[in-house]
Amino acid sequence: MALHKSMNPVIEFPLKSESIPQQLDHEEEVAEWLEAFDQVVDDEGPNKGSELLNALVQRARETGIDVPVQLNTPYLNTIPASEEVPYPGDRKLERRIKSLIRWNAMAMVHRQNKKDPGIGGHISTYSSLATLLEVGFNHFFQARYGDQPGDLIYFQGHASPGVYARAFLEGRISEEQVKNFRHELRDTPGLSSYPHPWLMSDFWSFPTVSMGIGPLNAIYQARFMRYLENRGLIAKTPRKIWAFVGDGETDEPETLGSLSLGSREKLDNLIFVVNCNLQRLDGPVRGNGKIVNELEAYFRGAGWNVIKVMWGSDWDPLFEADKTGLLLKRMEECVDGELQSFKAKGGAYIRKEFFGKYPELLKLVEHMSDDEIHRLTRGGHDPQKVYNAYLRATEHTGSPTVILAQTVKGYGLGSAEARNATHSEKKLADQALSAFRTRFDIPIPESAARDGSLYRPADDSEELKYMRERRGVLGGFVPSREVMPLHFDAPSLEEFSESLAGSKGRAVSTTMGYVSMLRQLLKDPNIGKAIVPIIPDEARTFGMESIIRQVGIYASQGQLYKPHDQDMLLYYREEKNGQILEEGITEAGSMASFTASGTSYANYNAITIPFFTYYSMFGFQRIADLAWAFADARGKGFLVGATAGRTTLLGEGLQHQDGHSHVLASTVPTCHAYDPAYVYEIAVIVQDGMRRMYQLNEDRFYYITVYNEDYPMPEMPKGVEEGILRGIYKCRAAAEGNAVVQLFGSGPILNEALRAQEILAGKYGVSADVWSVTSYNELRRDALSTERCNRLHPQQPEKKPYILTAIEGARGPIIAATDYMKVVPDQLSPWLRERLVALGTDGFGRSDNRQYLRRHFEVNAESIATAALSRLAREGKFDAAKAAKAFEELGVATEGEDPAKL
Ligand SMILES: Cc1ncc(C[n+]2csc(CCOP(=O)(O)OP(=O)(O)O)c2C)c(N)n1
Ligand SMILES: [Mg+2]
Repeated sequence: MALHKSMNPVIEFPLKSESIPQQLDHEEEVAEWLEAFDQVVDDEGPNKGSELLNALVQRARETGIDVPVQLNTPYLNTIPASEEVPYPGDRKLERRIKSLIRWNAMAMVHRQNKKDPGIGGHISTYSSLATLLEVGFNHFFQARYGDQPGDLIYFQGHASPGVYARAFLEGRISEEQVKNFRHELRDTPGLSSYPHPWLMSDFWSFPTVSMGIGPLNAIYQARFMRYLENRGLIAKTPRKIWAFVGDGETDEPETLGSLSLGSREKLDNLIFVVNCNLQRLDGPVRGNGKIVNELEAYFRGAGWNVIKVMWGSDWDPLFEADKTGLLLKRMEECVDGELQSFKAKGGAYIRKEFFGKYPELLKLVEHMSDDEIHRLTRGGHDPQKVYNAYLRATEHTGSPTVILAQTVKGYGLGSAEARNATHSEKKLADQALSAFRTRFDIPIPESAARDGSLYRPADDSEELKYMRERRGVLGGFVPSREVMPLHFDAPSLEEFSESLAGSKGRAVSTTMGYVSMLRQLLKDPNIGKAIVPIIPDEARTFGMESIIRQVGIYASQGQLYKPHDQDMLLYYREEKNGQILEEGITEAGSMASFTASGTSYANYNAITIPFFTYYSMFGFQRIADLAWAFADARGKGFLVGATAGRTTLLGEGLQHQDGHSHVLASTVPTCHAYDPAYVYEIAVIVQDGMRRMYQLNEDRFYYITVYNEDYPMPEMPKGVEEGILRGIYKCRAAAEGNAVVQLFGSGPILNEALRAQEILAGKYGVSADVWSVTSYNELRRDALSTERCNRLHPQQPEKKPYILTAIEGARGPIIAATDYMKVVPDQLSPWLRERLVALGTDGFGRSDNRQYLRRHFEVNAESIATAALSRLAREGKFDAAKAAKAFEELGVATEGEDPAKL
């Protein structure tokens, strides 16, 4: 039988019944079935038809018949013209407004590149997105719901000129700012290239331009909104999350990797709009296939509601007139590369190559001019179609919706339309500027058009009045980031007394100490509810079962089963208002939750304090770009890298042992990274972090490494708080005083330094002080900024960086040992110079126990002690022969390969 095959092999469906070819084996039977089916649909409607089909498929499956799974629908609009509601806005006026925005967006980029060649910017992304955004701005994007914040909108990053151009017309962005697009460092600060809350903190909320991060964050944002609602932390509103996504952007695993969370959690507060302009930067997204079909199957398979907006209203009469189904067949036959060519090459080409394939189709358009054929619109450029899709999406319940909107890249840019190179187009030729002006009726003189002048009509013009009125109805302007003053009293340090008291000789790990601290915080009557523990399936590894029992895991449907361990104290407790976000094995997803929680103070007027605890090796090196976006978004919270340290995490080997996350953490400007050795140090850092982030409203976040090595935790000595926070304090002075060498240790390696102190004193008569270095990163940042200040003010008295003040009077070489790479202590070498000897864990990890690992990486007490003696010998302060012998005595190999290379 000759059923029509579309481009996608999983799709098979017949044309309209009249067009079924006549060579079917059971043609009469098929015709009868189809006729009966058509009859039911005609008499009882499409729902009945769907019910019948489902019943048939069900029956076939029950009897073991292999019914193909069909995830694609015909290459048509999901909403038939007959079901559309009329457009509620003033189409003419909205078109004029949109044209002005198009013009200014283009002019902004064009002018700047003329003035400052190479400054960059994009004009073709917005040109394809304009209608999709404008219908939203005029009719859907809600700025607030009463006293509650409104919709959260993730804009396609490269379309930012269009968003600025609208704000310019709205009077929210001055002409001066527009003229300084991508000139952020001028006297009048300009506009940032892309959506960056860090740079435009009262405008943008969501950094989206690193592709894939926006859609991923949007999904978890929608879930987090439900979490806040179900926990009673925010009021329920019809608030939506809109994510505008490029079709090329869907290549990113982050974009599509978490779709199932959306359907599992029934996130009908989430709407994706994929701008299917069929192109990315270099060329077509799926030149040899159909991106819309691929995405439809993907989203539908993941349980999303899919609405395709393929063709504009001007196609409706053609479909109506086509009695054969050939028009659809022709559309199905074309791969995206052809669809792109049609737009690039114009009406005559389309007539010949598209319609010309079948005489019936040629006849269909014989009354149309080439120009009319060329202008036949793609769905995403037709406000009527887009409005209906948005309306359906906002009314849909039970799952998220994706709108797949077909558009043209570079729409309206004349010769740049639908060309492979259009993404990189930054300037238009004089002639193209004039053509643009004419096509979109921009009321400026020809000469101004050729200059790419901006144009803003008078404040009381019809256009601006309409824009303001529409935004008024929808609660105000968007995008707009507004942070309300929120009152927060951080717990005092006394409230951490349990963590400060030490473990009374009991051997515990810093992880265990951190978990008890978290348990205490969760009980706190003032802030307990605000804490959001986030875990990617490692709670048991970190000993967090008790927290599961204490506050439960968030499960939007509650617990639908009796857990098998229900009788046990620490059973697996899931609840509708559970507090823990147990994300499963997704560090990226967890980071997206961390982002939603860490920015809730801005997006929901609600402070939540995320503690994202993960396997440190699978942290920064896996989600570094998301962490960067988190910082850009002014996120706050605590990242806790557990099972830290290349030699402290025993047994697991090369792909588990983290010796570099502190290097990566140091690259994020607002990330404050600490590597504490003792539980009281963690308490001081967490207490101060809460105070600074939520009470003093500083835009910063923390990275703290915690380890699984058990040892006794001392009580906090007096007066060390400042040192802990700034990065260093003296932990144990030489018993005999007069130290001639200084030992720096961090995390559990501090114990090795302490043991080295004993070896040096006991065996070699060398006295050493031991320091706990909680943060090389903080010490370096302080030293750099002090040095900058000294450099810029040569006449003023020289200031000392904290590191030099802290170790003032301490003599001799400094042996700094860490469970991280040597470059971590080396950060201080500009100030400690040749005094500094760094011992660290450069190289690949191994599976073995701590004793062997530390010996291998040369960070054990013996290596620290010998390093001290060796350095003293070089300085002529210790006998070189004795130093050489010490290596042998202490079992430190001298002739093996460098572990950094092994
Ligand atoms: C992670 C990442 N990789 C690469 C880029 C560079 N880049 C910017 S736009 C673009 C193409 C975008 O294509 P698409 O998503 O289809 O958006 P369109 O402009 O076509 O709407 C690329 C590769 C980026 N911004 N982020
Ligand atoms: Mg694209």
